Amino acid sequence: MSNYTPSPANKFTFGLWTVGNPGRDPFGEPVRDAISPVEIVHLLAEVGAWGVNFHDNDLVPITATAAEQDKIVRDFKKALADTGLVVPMATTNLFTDPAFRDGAFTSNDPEVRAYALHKTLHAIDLGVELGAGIYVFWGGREGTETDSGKDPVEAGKWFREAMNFLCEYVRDQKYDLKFALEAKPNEPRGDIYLPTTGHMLAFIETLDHPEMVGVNPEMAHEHMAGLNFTHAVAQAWDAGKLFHIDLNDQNFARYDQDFRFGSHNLKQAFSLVRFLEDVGYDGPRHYDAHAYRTSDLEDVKAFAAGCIRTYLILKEKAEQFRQDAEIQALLAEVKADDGAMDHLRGAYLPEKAAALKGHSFDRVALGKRGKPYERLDQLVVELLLGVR
Ligand code: GCO
Ligand code: MN
Ligand code: MN
Repeated sequence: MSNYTPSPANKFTFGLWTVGNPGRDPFGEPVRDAISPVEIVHLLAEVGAWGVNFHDNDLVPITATAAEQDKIVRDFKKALADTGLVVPMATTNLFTDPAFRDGAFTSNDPEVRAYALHKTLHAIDLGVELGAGIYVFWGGREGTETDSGKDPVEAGKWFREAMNFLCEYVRDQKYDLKFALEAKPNEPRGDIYLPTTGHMLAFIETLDHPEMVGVNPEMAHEHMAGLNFTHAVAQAWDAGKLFHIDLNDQNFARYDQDFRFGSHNLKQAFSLVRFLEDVGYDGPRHYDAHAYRTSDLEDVKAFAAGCIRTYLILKEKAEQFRQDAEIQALLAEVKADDGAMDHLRGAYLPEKAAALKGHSFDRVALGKRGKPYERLDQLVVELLLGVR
């Protein structure tokens, strides 16, 4: 049995904005003091994280001079060297500044769209300088409250044009960098374009360099859309597009909650961890969550440690699932295959179509075959509750 100590191989990461979240919400002021990027790096090292990610302005304030930026980056690099933390992912803040009130790459204002590109080009340089191999695009403001003012097809073309431009920039600079698009259905816009991971996967295929672009599915975002996160992740994985993942938690019917991983939907968290471990996902396991507004700094550390610990406990549970003879016997039963249908499946052949059309099926008998999913699910519940 493990003692749930994280190792670099687990690739647990946090954004500067996650443990650094001061607890501001639409109804209230910050409740915690700001902590500097250097302090955050040390805090993350203390809880056992492997890496730290950032938006350009989490690290370098938007108002910083070039000299201020140099000092900030120098201090940050020293903190990374002192702790051994790495920066696997970086991203652009294209949502906080009032300039982006109508979107960034999809703003109706061509000057805002150009500014969004300008800001992202600089932010890509900064991310690459600090070692990032993945660059995330989350278009928080890319959307509408009213569809009377913006053409969604045109907005999609602008977004595509921006992605194509940025891919060419990365190629031109010979950066070893991949893009990961992160979908969210709403918040802060009333509706955000490309609202789910599935939409993103379809959009990627319309780009000039789809091979450079994957997805960054977020558990809370798919839950906000009422969807099954494991299914979204599985589709991304199957498409070879699971470049990154944002782990957190969320009540299906609520606002954007960003809860500690595993704090709300334990079974979904389990099925996700089992999936990631079974397929051998080896990208970062990034926590995009923040502590309750009621937390003080000690509790923020407990939040971060909890995200990691729950993942590792669920990883152990996934192993237990694999080893559990009763569970495996039920799985073997539900997936039983005597090979009788082998000649009728697989790639198309005209003879196969003819054989299928000619085959006589006992439809009524098929309808009488049950599956013991109740028994299986109860075993999983008991496994998760720790009584197996
Ligand atoms: C959110 C998003 C962001 C993004 C981040 C990185 O709901 O606010 O999840 O936290 O993940 O901007 O791109
Ligand atoms: Mn989010
Ligand atoms: Mn996110």
